[in-house]
Amino acid sequence: MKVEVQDGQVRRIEAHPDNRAAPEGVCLKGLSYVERVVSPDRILRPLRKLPGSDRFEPVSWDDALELIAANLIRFRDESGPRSVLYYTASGTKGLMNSLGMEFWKLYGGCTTTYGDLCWPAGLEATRLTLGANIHNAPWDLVNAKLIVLWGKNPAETNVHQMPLIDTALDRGARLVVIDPRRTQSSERAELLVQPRPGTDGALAMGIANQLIENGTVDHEFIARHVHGYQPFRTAAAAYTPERVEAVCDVPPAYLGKLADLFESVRPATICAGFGMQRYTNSGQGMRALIALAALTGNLGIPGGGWQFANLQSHIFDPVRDPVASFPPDETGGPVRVSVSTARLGRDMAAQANPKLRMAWVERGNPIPQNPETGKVLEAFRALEFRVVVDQFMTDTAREADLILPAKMFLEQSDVINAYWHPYIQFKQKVVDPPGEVKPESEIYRLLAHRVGIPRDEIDRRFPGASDGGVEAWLEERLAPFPELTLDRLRQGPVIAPGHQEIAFSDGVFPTPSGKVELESEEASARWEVESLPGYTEPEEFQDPEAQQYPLTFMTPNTKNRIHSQFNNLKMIREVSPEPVAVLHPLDATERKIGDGDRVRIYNTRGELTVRAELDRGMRPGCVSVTNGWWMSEGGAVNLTSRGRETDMGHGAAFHDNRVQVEKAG
Ligand SMILES: Nc1nc2c(c(=O)[nH]1)N[C@H]1C(S)=C(S)[C@@H](COP(=O)(O)OP(=O)(O)OC[C@H]3O[C@@H](n4cnc5c(=O)[nH]c(N)nc54)[C@H](O)[C@@H]3O)O[C@H]1N2
Ligand SMILES: Nc1nc2c(c(=O)[nH]1)N[C@H]1C(S)=C(S)[C@@H](COP(=O)(O)OP(=O)(O)OC[C@H]3O[C@@H](n4cnc5c(=O)[nH]c(N)nc54)[C@H](O)[C@@H]3O)O[C@H]1N2
Ligand SMILES: [Mo]
Repeated sequence: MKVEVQDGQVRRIEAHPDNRAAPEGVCLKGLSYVERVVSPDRILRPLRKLPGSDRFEPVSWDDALELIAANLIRFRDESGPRSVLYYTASGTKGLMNSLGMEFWKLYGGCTTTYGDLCWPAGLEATRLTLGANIHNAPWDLVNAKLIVLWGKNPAETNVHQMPLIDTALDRGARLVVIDPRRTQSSERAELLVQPRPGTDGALAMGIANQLIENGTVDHEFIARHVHGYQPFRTAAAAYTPERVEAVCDVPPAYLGKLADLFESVRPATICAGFGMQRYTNSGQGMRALIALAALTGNLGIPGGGWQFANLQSHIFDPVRDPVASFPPDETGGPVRVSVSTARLGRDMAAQANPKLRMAWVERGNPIPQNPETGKVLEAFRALEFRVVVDQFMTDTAREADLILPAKMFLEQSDVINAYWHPYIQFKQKVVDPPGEVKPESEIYRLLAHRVGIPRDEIDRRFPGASDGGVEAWLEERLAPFPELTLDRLRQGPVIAPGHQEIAFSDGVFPTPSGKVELESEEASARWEVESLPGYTEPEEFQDPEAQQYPLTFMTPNTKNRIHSQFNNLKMIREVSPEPVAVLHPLDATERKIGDGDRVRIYNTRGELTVRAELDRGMRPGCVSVTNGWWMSEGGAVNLTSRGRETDMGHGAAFHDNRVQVEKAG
């Protein structure tokens, strides 16, 4: 971005011309920082909850840090450091974020979470099949002749991809969208397939079966690069058009069209989204989707490929293994990884030896965003002490005993990477933090010395408080990469060293067999799934008790927010004033619900009441509310979801969620 500052205030935010992935400008959220930084709702001082009340009063930094330190020392003495939970999620990212864990290690350890809310089933499916989570550079998409947006809605979640798709279409490419909802991304599609949610694995196996039966797979690519083709072939044979229709509710004619396109149009790029890998069967399903790219020889070529996550700029990770998750550990080590992010509430409550007594939350809003909000709330309320570091009074901040004001990304320098484009970027500090706001690096420094960490340890690991101190710390992290100096990065984005413009163009697939693994022994050894991809019914859909809840609850993203952020801003509220539930008119009529009526969405876990919006583009049998609304705004969708892991990667199976909808009384 180019950020214009006048009199210490952010005035204008524009695209940086050197970033080839995002040439057309900054999205609404980016632009809204002009307001966000100076929002009157921003928390500018430490706040302490008044005992026995929901109200907060300002406290000085000294008092706040003394109170935290006293609790930290007491819990460590009485119960050991693992009685403290350190929870972070997907707020602002950058190299500086590693400092939090540095602090907790010096404190003596802590308990932390494993798994991730976002993408691990797809990451793991891709790693098992292709060996690495990389894909072609974003701008290569203009070379595709067939683009399949499979469970991805870039018009809202990856707006910078849309101009690339448009260019490809202008040059004659064809577009297919596979999504139970008719999204804005499908406006120029020639085919929209709306499968029953959670059944994509069966659809992909069905397409594979057609290609194999028609003899139109890429035999040469398979012979050179594919492991397990014969057993895969046998497995795919079970996915006849009749079975696909029964499972996915996709008519054989549509299956035929999909197979036809994969056979006749090359190169093809499958752009897969994250939404569809949040079911209990998704890892196995995603493996089936990736198989299509291999069977048709669409890997390692311009315009072709499997696009899920492009981690080519993740060069700083201590381990390049993209599985952002650890198995639960019972052994040594200062950090105990025993709470599943997907089951946050249940696992927090269940932890024993030591029981959790305190939580520190930073860069996340777990109460509305993690599955099973009711359980998460219960677990937080059962603790003795809660610290939340945030910019605003989120649902999670409201539960805190002490809130520390957090910086915004324009207020401290950092180096960042991405998960779609391949750039490393220097995010320069452009304004001072307002009020009494302190960046986390500074909060940890001040706290470290109060919990007895020796001064020289602190100085060795944490940057000094000054901007120069931060830059020197960043330079040290960049030292292994001669092409990445702050001076160079100050001029603009730099492509990550080792970048492959066309992923896998060298024919190297870093799997155990060195080939694309349609059959994966590692998959079954690690995750106790079949070594071949395939379809099983999502857990909740099999559950007899869930049968009284006939609708699948979809909770996608919206272009107006990043998850639970931004909706408190005036400029966002103008376009997005309240949560709405989108229903097909058939489902609405059956329930005597009219457009604009207030409806109750519920199951045994919880409920929310929002306004209905009827839309023929929604698949019947589904209802959708975008995720991210706060409880205090009446739209917290995870009140109804269940804390449950995906079949691989320790992801969160939010979308295995059935509900009923009725007109609110
Ligand atoms: N039902 C359902 N639930 C979902 C999803 C879904 O599709 N359906 N999507 C899931 C996905 S993919 C994700 S990624 C998660 C996102 O959920 P979270 O990871 O919890 O992310 P956000 O909702 O963006 O909240 C981030 C918080 O960090 C704060 N913050 C931002 N920058 C900083 C900083 O520098 N320092 C500190 N201390 N705080 C900061 C923001 O103010 C905000 O309150 O939600 C998940 N939840
Ligand atoms: N504006 C904006 N952009 C964002 C975010 C944001 O909050 N706001 N969040 C960022 C993050 S952290 C993430 S993880 C990504 C997510 O990016 P996406 O994956 O594009 O987002 P989702 O809306 O979760 O899911 C995409 C589509 O999957 C569909 N879907 C759900 N279930 C199924 C299914 O079973 N099968 C099929 N075929 N489709 C299904 C949904 O209807 C939805 O339209 O977006 C990123 N970009
Ligand atoms: Mo995400």
